[in-house]
Amino acid sequence: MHLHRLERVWLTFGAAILVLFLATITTAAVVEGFVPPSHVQSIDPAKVRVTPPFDKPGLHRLASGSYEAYYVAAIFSFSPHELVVPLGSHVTFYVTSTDVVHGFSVPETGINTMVTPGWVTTVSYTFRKRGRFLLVCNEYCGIGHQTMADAIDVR
Ligand SMILES: [Cu+2]
Repeated sequence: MHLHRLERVWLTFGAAILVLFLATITTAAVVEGFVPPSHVQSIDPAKVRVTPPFDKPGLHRLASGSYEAYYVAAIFSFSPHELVVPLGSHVTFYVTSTDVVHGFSVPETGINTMVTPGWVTTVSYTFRKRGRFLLVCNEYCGIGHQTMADAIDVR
């Protein structure tokens, strides 16, 4: 089979990029110990509602301007339904699911992560803009997926 010189160059470039990406991912996982944000802390999905702190989902104050927010995702809503966050706060979200894979996305902020049953997903954000932010599930989770939306109110 004859390949044009430019095709060969292009294929070599594509293969080199692929090898570079795989080497980067492998190095990050094996040498640096990087894991997906959801695979750090495990939790029994059947006992989420009775496992502290997920038995009392909501905003928990750590210090001035620093909060933790515990969320439970279940078909087809988040708990809490609405979170009120003081303006300027740094919030670390801990999210888990009781049933299937969900998404946890606040489009205006860049918060966008997957929520896997059995694991606690962690993501942080500093709310520097006042307003009502839409929180949506962006992983198809069943027939009511399109209704899985709540709000984060930054005041
Ligand atoms: Cu969904």
